[in-house]
Amino acid sequence: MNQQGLEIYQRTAGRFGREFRYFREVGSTNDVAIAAARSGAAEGLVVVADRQSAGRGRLQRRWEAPVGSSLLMSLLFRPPEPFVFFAGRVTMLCGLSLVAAVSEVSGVATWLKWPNDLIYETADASGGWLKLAGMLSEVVLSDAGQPVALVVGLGVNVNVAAGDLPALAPNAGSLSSLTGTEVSRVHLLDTFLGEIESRYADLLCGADPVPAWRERLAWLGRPVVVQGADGIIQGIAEDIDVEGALVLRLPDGETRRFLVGDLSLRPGSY
Ligand code: BT5
Repeated sequence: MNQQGLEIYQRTAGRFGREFRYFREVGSTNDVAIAAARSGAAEGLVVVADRQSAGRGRLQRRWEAPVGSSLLMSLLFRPPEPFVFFAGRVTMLCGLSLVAAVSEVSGVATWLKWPNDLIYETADASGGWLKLAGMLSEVVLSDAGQPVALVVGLGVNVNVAAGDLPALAPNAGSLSSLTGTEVSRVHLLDTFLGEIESRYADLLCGADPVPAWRERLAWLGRPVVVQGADGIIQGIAEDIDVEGALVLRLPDGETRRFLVGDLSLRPGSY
């Protein structure tokens, strides 16, 4: 592993990152990986960019990152059948791999916020949470409408100066602002891919990432607010189920499960 720029990163063993495409600038690394998947690229392709002109989150939201500050990457998976089952678990293990890699490289303890954020708790008295990274999983369909691949995109705020964070999002945080030092994106990438490598192999051998994912989820057992398709719903974040859906205990004692939505601690806040 080298400690220089991402452009000359190379991984010589394993499934992930041996096929590596670096872009100084691109629209979205997810789009590159999706196009590659459609053209037959093998599982393990990693696409990385120093700048995205059309980086995106879920629901047409934007993902912003100052040039060269972040890890903007997409991984191509070709999960076995049943596809939906494995796709959900791949997204979970990407989150767990990021938690592990961030901890190893910077010593920072992070948590996963259902369904797709990496967050940390601020040390000040405000008790706030900041978003360090976001994940976007997209299924690639064949012309016949069959799922043929899964692309998982991750945007990690690595060396974003504290003063630049508010322009990204009100709740954005970065590794460098938290640790007070620059963090090597190459080291983080390499550590992350090592984690993916072993966790994905375990998954294919029958290991279930759900218990570890549940352990690392923020806010379970706490009063929360879920913004779903039909409005804002308050309750207690009771659990996640085997499909990764959030189980909310409503004030009337009933439960409701959400497969998608935005979770926060208070209405109108992060
Ligand atoms: C996400 O969506 O958090 C998924 C983000 C995935 C980005 C990666 S970058 C590499 C790959 N290529 C892509 O085009 N995308 C992936 P969501 O949960 O919808 O959150 C989006 C919201 O996060 C935005 O509406 C902003 O409020 C906020 N946001 C944007 N940029 C941010 C940043 N750098 N840090 C923290 N929050 C940000």
